Amino acid sequence: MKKNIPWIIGGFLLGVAVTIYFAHEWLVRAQQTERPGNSLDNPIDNPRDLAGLSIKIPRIRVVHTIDPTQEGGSMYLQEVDPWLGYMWGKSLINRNFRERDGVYGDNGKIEGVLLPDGATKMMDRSHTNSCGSCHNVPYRDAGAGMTIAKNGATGRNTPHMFGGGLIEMIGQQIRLQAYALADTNRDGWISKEEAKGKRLIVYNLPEGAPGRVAIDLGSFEEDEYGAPGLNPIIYPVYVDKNGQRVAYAKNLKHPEVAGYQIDVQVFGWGNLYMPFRPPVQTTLRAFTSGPFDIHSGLQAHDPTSYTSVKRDAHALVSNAGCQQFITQATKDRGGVRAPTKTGLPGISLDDPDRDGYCEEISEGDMDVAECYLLNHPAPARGRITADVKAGEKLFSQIGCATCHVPDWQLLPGNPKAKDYTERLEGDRRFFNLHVAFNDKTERMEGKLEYLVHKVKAPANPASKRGALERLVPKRGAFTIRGIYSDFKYHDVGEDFYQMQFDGSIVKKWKTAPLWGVGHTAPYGHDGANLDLESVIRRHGGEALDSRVAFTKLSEIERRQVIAFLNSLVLYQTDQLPTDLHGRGKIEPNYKVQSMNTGEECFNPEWLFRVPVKIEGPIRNIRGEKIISRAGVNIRAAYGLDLEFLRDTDGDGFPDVIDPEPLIRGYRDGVR
Ligand code: HEC
Ligand code: HEC
Ligand SMILES: [Ca+2]
Ligand SMILES: [Ca+2]
Ligand SMILES: [Ca+2]
Ligand SMILES: [Ca+2]
Repeated sequence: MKKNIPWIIGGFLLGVAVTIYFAHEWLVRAQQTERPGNSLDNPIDNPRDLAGLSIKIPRIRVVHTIDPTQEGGSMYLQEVDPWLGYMWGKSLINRNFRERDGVYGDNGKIEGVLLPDGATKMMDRSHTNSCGSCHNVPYRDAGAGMTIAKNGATGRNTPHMFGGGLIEMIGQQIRLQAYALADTNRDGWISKEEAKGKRLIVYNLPEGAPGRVAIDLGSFEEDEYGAPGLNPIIYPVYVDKNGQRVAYAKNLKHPEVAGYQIDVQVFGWGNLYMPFRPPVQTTLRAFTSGPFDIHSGLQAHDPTSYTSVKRDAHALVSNAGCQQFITQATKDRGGVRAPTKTGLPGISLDDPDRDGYCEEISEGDMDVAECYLLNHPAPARGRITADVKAGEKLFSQIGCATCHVPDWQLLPGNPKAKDYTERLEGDRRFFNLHVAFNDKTERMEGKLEYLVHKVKAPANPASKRGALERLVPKRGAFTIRGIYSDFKYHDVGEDFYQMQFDGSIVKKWKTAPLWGVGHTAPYGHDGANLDLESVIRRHGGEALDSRVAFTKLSEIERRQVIAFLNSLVLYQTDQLPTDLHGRGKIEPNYKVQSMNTGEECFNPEWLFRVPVKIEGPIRNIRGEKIISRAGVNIRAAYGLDLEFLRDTDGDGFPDVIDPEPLIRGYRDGVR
């Protein structure tokens, strides 16, 4: 009997191991968008996608770092391996989040911002598990999509986020230009005195540039409601005589209020201004944490967004270089933090939605998601025919371009400027994808242009690797061609009014940027127009003259305007034939890791520090010869063994912040 004891114990332990192993595999199978396997893996244990387009990384929270040498941290992913960071960010936008990631909570409950009746809320919560279920056209990119129940029964249509970073940067530039005009004593806020007699007039392009227009965004002075008389694109945040926020002030008449700071609401279709209602999220970072919460029940714990050093309107500047605003602080405030074995700040145990899952989205997740959206390629021009050219001219002639302003310029950054209003950020992206229709090959093609300096970073003593190279944005000037908006709210007539659930009426809308519009039907904030002609004919109010001018055009001319609008297109980024290295051609047999990947295309995986190696030619289950584009080096390519990404127990909390790195606990790293 004694002799058998080791066998009995051994057998018992084996049983436990097998149970743990299969329990784990069962959980893996529950994933949908995540398919890391290749043809050699058991498809049940390790779901595969031989097209190689699915998400290849498990859900692991990215850890926020500001030191780029901390391998696998968010600053490393931003500057040392930015394409890898881009793909981690992209995975957050495309992933179907699961129960064990903390998705949902109070499904379908009426939620969101209060409407003016003070009781009705704007929408319902926790209705889908992925940004990608709405931002879906084109698939896998940050595209446009469906109309959802929001604000009122007529709904809100999902816009695309192509070129989202350029829009964010225009907004931040307008913000600084406003301060340059009105904050005379440069103390960072606009006093009632300073506001006197001043108007906010901005220009899309620098002096002397053809196409430069003045855009009047209203008066800095108090209007009849006691608020600044600025266009609703500008959202005021009231401050006292020390420049600190007075969160409970409704307008400038409040006795404590001495002036205001501003947010610039360049995103979203349009909202009714209401005191105490936070602005539409004004940065990409905030317009990610907000949707994660309302659509998917995932609350971000983002100190970047809730830390305000001066207790004014400003939170911190993100890693990607964008000023954040306290009006958009995330719900999870990290009141109680879990211990860590590394001394790093632990995860937040606050669990604002009380579903038992903690720190559902981390600050590092926000960093990489922001970087992805900041750098997301912009829309492009499709085939430019004679009709398209004629339509483009007509578009200007009949007055469409007075609101749909074609071009904007981002002024160069100069972080050293003494005057804070001149401390412009410049173009903070790390690359630009130039996309155009090639008449010879008759298709859309891309050319990749880097916007970075290469800077040597000191080697991390903890790492076996040598000195690292950082790719740091040059923050130069950039001219944005063909965005078609003045970023101003207009009353475009009753046919566009939206009656909200509570009976209040939204009358003013931000001029919809028309880039990509050829591919984003249905149209209007409510998606009520299924084609372009009908949304144009719907224009009235401030756009009445140009609508009338449009209807007076001949049939042929109207078709030309439509042809022009249809030439403003989106495209599937990862399929786009692209010259990745400025060689002046697109390689038909592009080799990566000695494998022939086919035609050179915009696949960020080819540009990682450790590029993905594809499996290549194999025979599939039916004996057909196929090229498997599944990866065979996923752990190395996607950095899964880097210090800050390694998640030994596979519970989504990386070892460095996991309170128990060897005990799997999807809720808080332990349970
Ligand atoms: C249920 C559908 C849905 C989901 C899911 C969704 N969105 Fe949206 N998104 C919308 C709609 C609708 C709007 C327009 C809202 C408005 O203006 O009223 C929008 C607007 C945006 C905008 C502003 C774009 C612009 O240029 O105006 C951004 C950025 C954005 N969403 C990001 C996200 C992110 C990031 C996620 C995932 C965390 C996400 N969205 C999930 C429907 C969705
Ligand atoms: C007074 C400013 C103004 C003028 C002039 C104007 N528009 Fe618009 N346009 C808007 C606004 C504001 C919206 C957004 C409406 C909404 O949110 O429902 C819009 C929406 C659109 C859309 C729908 C975009 C989408 O993504 O759904 C198209 C297309 C469009 N305009 C084309 C035109 C054309 C063509 C002309 C000239 C005949 C024109 N516009 C003139 C302000 C203007
Ligand atoms: Ca949740
Ligand atoms: Ca939770
Ligand atoms: Ca872990
Ligand atoms: Ca753990």
